[in-house]
Amino acid sequence: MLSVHWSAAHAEPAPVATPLSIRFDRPASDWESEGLPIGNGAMGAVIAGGLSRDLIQFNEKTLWTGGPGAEGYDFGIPAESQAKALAEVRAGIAEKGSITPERAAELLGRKITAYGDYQTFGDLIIDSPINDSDVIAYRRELSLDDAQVTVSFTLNGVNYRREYFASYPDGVIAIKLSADQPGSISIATSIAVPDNRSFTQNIETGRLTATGQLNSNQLAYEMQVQVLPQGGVLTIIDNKKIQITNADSVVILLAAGTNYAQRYPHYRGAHPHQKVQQILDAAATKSFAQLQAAHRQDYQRLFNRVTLNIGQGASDTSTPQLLANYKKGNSVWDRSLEATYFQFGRYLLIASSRAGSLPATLQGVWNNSTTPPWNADYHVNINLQMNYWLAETTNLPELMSPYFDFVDSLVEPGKISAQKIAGVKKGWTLFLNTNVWGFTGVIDWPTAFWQPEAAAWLAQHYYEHYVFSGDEKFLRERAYPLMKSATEFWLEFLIKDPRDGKWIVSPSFSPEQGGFTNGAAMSQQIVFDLLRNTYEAAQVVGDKTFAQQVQKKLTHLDAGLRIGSWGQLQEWKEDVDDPKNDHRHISHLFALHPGTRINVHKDPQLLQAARTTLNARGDGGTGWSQAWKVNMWARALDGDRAYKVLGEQLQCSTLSNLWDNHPPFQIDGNFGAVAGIAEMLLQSHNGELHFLPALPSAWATGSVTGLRARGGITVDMNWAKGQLISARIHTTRPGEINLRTQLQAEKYSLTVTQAGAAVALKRKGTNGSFSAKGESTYLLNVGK
Ligand code: FUC
Repeated sequence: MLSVHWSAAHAEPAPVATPLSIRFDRPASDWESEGLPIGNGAMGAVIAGGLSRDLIQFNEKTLWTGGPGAEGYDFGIPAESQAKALAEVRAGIAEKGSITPERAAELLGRKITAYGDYQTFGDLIIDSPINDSDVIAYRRELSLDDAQVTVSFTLNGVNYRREYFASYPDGVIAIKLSADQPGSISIATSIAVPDNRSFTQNIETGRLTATGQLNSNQLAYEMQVQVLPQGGVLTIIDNKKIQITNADSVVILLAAGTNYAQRYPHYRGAHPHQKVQQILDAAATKSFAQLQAAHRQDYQRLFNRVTLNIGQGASDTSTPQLLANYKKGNSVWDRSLEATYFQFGRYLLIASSRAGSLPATLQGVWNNSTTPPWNADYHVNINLQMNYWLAETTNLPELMSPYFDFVDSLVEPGKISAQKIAGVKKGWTLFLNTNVWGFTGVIDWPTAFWQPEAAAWLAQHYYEHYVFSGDEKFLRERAYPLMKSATEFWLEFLIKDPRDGKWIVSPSFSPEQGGFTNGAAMSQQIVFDLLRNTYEAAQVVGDKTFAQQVQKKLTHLDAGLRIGSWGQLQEWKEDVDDPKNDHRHISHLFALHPGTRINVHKDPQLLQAARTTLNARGDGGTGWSQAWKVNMWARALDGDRAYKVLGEQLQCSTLSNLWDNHPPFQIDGNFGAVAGIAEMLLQSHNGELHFLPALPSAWATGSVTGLRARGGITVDMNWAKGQLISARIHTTRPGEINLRTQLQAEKYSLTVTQAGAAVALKRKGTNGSFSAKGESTYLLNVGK
């Protein structure tokens, strides 16, 4: 990748090439911690790089058991209304102040049937007549610049190379085996699938076609593998293996699909045969170089938008070694690991979330099991939301597309859930978790089944997408209808707290601990966020009647912001927080992040209370919890603390291949940490561009390009000695741009120029504002 290093003296960019990669010196011995992931959104594969047996485990996002077609599946929605049970829970809380989660689950929870699991599609196996121990100079590397894994090794004086990538434009996984001496490639290619499905295979003209149905739900699947040798002899063995002997090179292309369709209630479309065939036919007419060039171009268009330079060197140390050094506190390669980790998260989102498929699951697109942890599903009480925090800020907004398609598809079943489970007439919601089959009901796990705020939280991304882009068409056509429906749920579901007359959520459950009470902080903060966003959106789209209705509710809504006896931001409406509680969930700080209700410049007491809570909770936790704390400390403007938590996430919750480790592998922590780094460098949620709001002292000198801010703005910055030197502000729309720096007012001057000419800047201490004309670039310079 070409990253820009701006020297402190001249504040001018001087490009330096710093290749970014994750590298191993041996094949993976463990899928989870050593596999190297590739993906094109719909498909993913994990490259282990084995020698005599190269086993390429792969996925296609729609292969799920359960759902319609599986015995007993009901979307989690009860046939009868649960209004009575809900009333009983509410009465219990009103009487005693709280009820136990176990009791609440007895009344409101439901045993789930045929929920399903995300499935491994199968293994593409490449066998070679290699004696592993004869191999030298082995290297297995995922290049983040090219989105390709390359394995290279030497055997008997021949240098071998294997390249693997997943192409979005061509819809295939492409592999090339080559060597520097002709006739050196001899392989046998086959596939293997788990036994929870029917399976027939057939081979014709170098193409292996395998098809069948999942036993669970009769979902039809198909995969096709095309083997294209250059030279050599092709033999078909038992209609199961394609053997190639003494070829100069071999290209292998893989496409796969199912008859899943993202449509409630049947979720079935056409048999995948025709589509898979067409995709592979088209790809097979192209050369590997052509496929590779198209892939690279597509990927780099997204990836190269953001560069980060925090002083990393070009290291040739393997990633596990870098990580081991990092764990020992060896600072030599720290920056290199941190910069790689940042860009790896962006890579993972590009590889697991592309238009036309499903959003990134708990494991992105990668799963090697038929019974993965948490079904490798979509948890919506933090995890799915966290997966997408980085999309807007790190300049990948189009990767939101699968998220929007998916969440849109939950509205219809979510309306029925809202009626049956919550007893409302209008609006939609869902609870803790969902699958690809429109599951919007509840489960029966007492400490995690009740999260009716899920839809409100999911809706936040819709509004943010508008705020970042200014795309009114999106707001009008997609965001607003979904937000309005989510809001309608709350207008009806909220009850008046007899204690103070405020609108509250009942029952309310702070994840995933404590009792069922009324008006826990996170419930109130999330509902506040939705109602405020919907109110603003209603004004933009001109829905005056609804805006008034929402405003009325908002005026008396409990915003969930209470400072308790030990200075903490209360988790519950009652002041009962235990200062020794170190639970990983910190949703009662939603208003700090990802919410925006706590403005650290205007609400110093709330900020202090949030800090007190964060300190009490501690910096530990599972991967995603640490990642969230990075974001929170960044919002609290404490760069060194955010950096400390980030470092600990790398040390304690990161696998050798840099996947986040809950444990087990869970991808939200990767995505959340990247979002946190972006928050450390630039914030824009308070109606101003805040440059380097939480820069850690470890990154005293550096530069970044392409970070996105609300208002259709992108920002490049460079800094030295911990202070901003200059910034480029690329605007797309006319409007007032408010600037905030961390500089000491008396020592510095700020100037803004556009095409070399000074722009009128209204100074307010270290801050300022100017009027942007529209599509333009402004240069902010800091002088002494
Ligand atoms: C939430 C979290 C767990 C885990 C699961 C997938 O329930 O509380 O830690 O991340 O989702």
